[in-house]
Amino acid sequence: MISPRLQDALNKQINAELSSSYLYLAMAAWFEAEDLKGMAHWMRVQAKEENGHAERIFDFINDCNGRVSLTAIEAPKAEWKSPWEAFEEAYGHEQKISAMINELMNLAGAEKSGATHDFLEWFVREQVEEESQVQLIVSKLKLVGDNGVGVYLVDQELAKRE
Ligand code: OFO
Repeated sequence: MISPRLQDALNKQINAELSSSYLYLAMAAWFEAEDLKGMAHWMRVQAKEENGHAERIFDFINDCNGRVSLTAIEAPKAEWKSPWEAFEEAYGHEQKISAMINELMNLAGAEKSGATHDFLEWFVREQVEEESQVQLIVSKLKLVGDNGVGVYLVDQELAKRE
């Protein structure tokens, strides 16, 4: 059983996770168009992960006998000036998602829902990992700048993501 306020906030988080997935899929499409296949692959994997995050919340709401409600997802942008700009945006986006998860944690505490608090702990850990991974890619891209060989090497590295 979850309170209506928590249910509403969790449904908003489903939308945020699906919006993240859509954003990363848009980035994958742009990387494909730029022939940066490794980066496109990395973003496709990320988009799938975000979809999985939405489904985790979907399942949790149902497990609590709540009601899932899906809302519209805004169209993401389609162009970036450089791989660095795209990953920098992804990093900023993940920071916003982390802040949303923290807000949800606070709400779970305020609504005295130990189950939701416990459920969200996985997301807190996941966000630490995601922010750290994306930040490392941003640093590498910043380091290589406009150097084509450098961008090529980062692209090769990102192709290895499982
Ligand atoms: Fe990358 O954000 Fe989900 O949780």
